Amino acid sequence: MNPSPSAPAERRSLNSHLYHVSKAPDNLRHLILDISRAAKYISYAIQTTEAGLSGTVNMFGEQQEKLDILSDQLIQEHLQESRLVASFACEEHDSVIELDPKASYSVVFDPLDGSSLVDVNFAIGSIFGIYAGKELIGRKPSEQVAALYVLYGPRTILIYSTGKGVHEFLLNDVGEFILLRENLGIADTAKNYSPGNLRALEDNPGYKQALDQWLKEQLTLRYSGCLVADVHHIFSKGQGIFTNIGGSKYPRGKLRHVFECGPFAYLAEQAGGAASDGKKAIIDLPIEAVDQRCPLIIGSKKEVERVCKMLQ
Ligand code: AHM
Ligand code: MG
Repeated sequence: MNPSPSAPAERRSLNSHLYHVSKAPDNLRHLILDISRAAKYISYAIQTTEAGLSGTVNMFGEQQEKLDILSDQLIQEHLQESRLVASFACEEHDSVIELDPKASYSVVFDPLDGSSLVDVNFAIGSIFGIYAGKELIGRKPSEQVAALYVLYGPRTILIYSTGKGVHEFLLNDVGEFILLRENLGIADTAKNYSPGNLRALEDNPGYKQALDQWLKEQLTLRYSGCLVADVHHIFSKGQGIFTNIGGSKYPRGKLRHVFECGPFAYLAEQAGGAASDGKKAIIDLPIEAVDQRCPLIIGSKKEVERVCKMLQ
């Protein structure tokens, strides 16, 4: 599939897009809007909270945590306030938290991905996946009814899908998410590569082979250390490959299946790309535990396939 994101014909808000274009059910639309409101507060906190700019961590590891915890609290408050969330799971808790068992949706989220990059003023992000119903364990990412992420960079942008394409919004000066591009696509072949956890090269000859190929074929390296920014690069440029592969110490790598790999896998498939753990499509891997780890090979379909073959 060749990417052909189209520019919007008119100014369109996230609300209007969810309603008129994605035709999302009202509850889902309201939930996504509530999540987007939490993201606006996080975006503001990153700009204004001193802890966000004053160093990675102090010797007790405190300052960094402030922004992580603040983001988590902001999201939880907005989820609670929405009255639409039966349960949620996130990085800060080791089990699923129940809110209102009769509510329509469950939400998984990584409140502040890449927060170790706050002190160096790199882009960071938040990731969300939404499931219908209250159960999360046993579900597969393919069952998500929506996934979205927010990238806090020089500009704050939000990317979402409710299963009808992947769409990109910019947070404008008056605090509204306005459509930038619709139907982002990921081409089958990659020109950029983003290789995470290169420590695994030593244990994993397949990964070394993939890296050698990329070097030989002179792909362009793009790696920031924030998953949201690095995978967004693929959505934005319409091609690329990102990998985070385990080594002998952590065989399934560092990334979490529930809040990181699952939502991105859903979005990648929606954009015509692919996401695999090396053997299976990530959208088909059931959630067994909240803290489950998962290798991630995501991006241009042919490149994902090629890497998976080398890893066998
Ligand atoms: P975090 O959610 O605690 O910030 O960790 C996840 C991050 C990803 O954004 C990134 O791809 C990965 O960790 C980088 O790992 P490493 O520091 O090992 O390169
Ligand atoms: Mg993360």
